[in-house]
Amino acid sequence: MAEKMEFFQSQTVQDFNKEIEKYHLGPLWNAIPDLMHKQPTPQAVPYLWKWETLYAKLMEASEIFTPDRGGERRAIYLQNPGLTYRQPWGWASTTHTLYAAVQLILPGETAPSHRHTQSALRFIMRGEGAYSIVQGERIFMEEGDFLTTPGGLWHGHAHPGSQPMIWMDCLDIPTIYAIGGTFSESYPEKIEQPKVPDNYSAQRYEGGMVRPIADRKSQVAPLGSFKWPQTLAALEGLSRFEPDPYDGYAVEFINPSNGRTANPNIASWMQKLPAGFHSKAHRHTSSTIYQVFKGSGYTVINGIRYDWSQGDFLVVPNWAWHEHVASEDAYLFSVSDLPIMEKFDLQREEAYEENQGHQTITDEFKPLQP
Ligand code: 1HN
Repeated sequence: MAEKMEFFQSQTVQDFNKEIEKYHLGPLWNAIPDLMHKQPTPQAVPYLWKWETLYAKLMEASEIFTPDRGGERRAIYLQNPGLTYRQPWGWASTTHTLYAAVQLILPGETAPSHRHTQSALRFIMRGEGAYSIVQGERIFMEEGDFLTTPGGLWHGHAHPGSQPMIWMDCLDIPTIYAIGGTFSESYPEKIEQPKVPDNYSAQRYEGGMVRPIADRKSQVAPLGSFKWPQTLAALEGLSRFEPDPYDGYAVEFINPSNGRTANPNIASWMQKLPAGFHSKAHRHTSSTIYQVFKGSGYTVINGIRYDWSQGDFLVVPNWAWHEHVASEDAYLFSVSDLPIMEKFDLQREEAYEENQGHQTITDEFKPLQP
């Protein structure tokens, strides 16, 4: 070992390493420890954004920025503090694969229609009355609704209602940038006009777990929005039985024409953690962004306690040990890159075996407040 170290540090080797650099060549013998790890070494860090901060900053943004003036969406993204070094594309990165943001639209405002290769989804946190128009379908949004907008679909938003609306956006921006797949274009008009009846896809699926026969042939997004009352009913049915040891009572939004995730690249779940529930700890190769829709509790990530309550966002990076505890009934909406990991056949999971599956808490995260 010592002999090996001595060899790598020898003048001959060091000179050679330096010499080939000018030809844009590199010595693998130097690089390999950084390339090959026994297991993932995430650059993203666990982090928690408080609702109070997000809300205050969206309100400030509404005074200085309007979509009419800037021509864009009033969205503020969650920048993972561990990923800022990856400029330019590392910016707008909440995990290494996903981007999440909060978006505010005020009555009377329009967010112009456009389309891009990145897949998008929305989860409605506050308010009602705005619609997202996706491929000519006006989808009206209410609290707790989940909307999927897979890549390539025209989409814009407008707000004919009377109260401010705030939702969560999530896109696979970092992934699509990394693989060189970014294309986008503006719609020729400011906002697309309706081509089908309002809430068309939700009306076609009013019955829940049955599909119109035309949808036996797989469609990109046969159902554009999933209404909160139906999601809640699903969780209530599920919670008559034993919870999942890691995730409590959790359902996944799916594409009803093919049974796969509603958004092809991003898995979206809604989970209920009943008051007093304490999950076991585990880790997996997929990374997750949680939005606390209702309730409060805490998550222990790699031994650090993150206390959360309604409106907060939490990141659990890939391969990080985590367990959840609910102080009161909690509903967590979450997004993850599980479908991306599955496409590469890299989904792996490991249970935390020590201490009956519970981590020892070594510290508490102190969130930044406005
Ligand atoms: C986008 O299209 C929306 O449609 C929100 O509301 C956030 C971030 C980056 C690129 C496209 C939206 C986005 C986005």
